[in-house]
Amino acid sequence: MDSWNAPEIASLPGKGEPLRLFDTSSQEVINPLRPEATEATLYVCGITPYDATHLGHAATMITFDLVARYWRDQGIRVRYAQNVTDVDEPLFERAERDGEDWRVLGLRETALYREDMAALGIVPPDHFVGAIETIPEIGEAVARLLETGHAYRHESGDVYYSVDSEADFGAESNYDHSTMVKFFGERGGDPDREGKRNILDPILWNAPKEGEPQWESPVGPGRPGWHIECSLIAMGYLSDSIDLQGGGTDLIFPHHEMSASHAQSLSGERPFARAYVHTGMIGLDGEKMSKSLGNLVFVSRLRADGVDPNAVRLGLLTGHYRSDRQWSDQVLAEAKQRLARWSAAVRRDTALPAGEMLCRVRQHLADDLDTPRALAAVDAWVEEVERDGGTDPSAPILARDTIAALLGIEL
Ligand code: 5CA
Ligand code: ZN
Repeated sequence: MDSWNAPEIASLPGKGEPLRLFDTSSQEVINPLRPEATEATLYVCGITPYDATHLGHAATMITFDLVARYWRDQGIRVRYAQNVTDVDEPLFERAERDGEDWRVLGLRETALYREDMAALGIVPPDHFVGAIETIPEIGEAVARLLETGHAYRHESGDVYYSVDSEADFGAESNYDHSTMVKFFGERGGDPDREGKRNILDPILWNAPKEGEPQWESPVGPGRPGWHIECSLIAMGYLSDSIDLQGGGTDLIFPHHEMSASHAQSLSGERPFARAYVHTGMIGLDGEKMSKSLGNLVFVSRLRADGVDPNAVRLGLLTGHYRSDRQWSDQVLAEAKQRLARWSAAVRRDTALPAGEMLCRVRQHLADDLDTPRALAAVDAWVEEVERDGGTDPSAPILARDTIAALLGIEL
């Protein structure tokens, strides 16, 4: 499907150290890319479009936008794919509740997401792909998994994946069994269903059900399960084995474990991703921001209220991407103030040299995207300029380009 317009990105002098990120699978900070890599493959788990984009989604997308921007700044060609889970239970339930067609709901919310992403200065993925568009490939893949003994048919007609058939099952998330069972039950799985080989086996293909859409496939009519969509989109548009799979920590298990296992069983390549990178949850009033709790701050609401999307972006960059963090009016107010000071500094005709600031911003981003310290490096330059001015006419431009290209904040 269409994505959105790409922002223009200035090129900066020199380049930083390779980017290192915390990998959930190895529990270490690593460089996901091969030494001397000139290309990177990035897959990020995108929205389920049954409601508008909230600040949690935005924070996750901004995080991987920083990754893509940093790699590009290194001269690396980034191949980026992101999915839209446009056929799944939450869409049917919301559409039913509101008396509308689930497809119309999905299309509308996806359109709003594109607008929000463009407003936030997020570089679009090269491949923005809906699950619906991938159904033929998913059907074929499920047939192959059945043939190779990685899947089986349940008495209901649903096709399940056999987690015991994958040697590396569990290696991505590192959770103990009871934690896996708990998250599986809470996040779309059916641990209590009779007739499964392992209680953790997830659905690959849903047999037709009353009131649900269905498509023809080599394994009979029905619709895809959730995890297989991400395996197939990543493999189809990027590669059998990718550099980075990203998403929020809510996807560590079962989603990323299952999509990695499916991909590994299909291709035989292990691991599916060289790094699994997870963003902390954005909360409001002490709770994780989630559609089911209803404690949401929507990007589109803030935009409609006239809030500068750059301030939203800057507010979300204030904390480290891996920590669970709270959004509040105060976070936004501080971001607005910071933005105003930064803007004033880069709008001067001359300033103190900004080369060292660029170096520091790169250095902190390379260190597992340490945005609090990267922002502090900009603050330090701004404070010196406020105090001492400076006579370098190229400095304000370099500072503005640094902030725009690496942090995605347009001043
Ligand atoms: N469509 C699936 C992924 S395949 C999904 O999880 N959709 S979502 O709409 O629920 O979330 C979209 C992305 O935002 C995912 O990467 C998810 O991990 C992330 N996310 C969801 N809620 C939050 C939150 N409160 N804070 C940070 N990230 C979040
Ligand atoms: Zn996904």
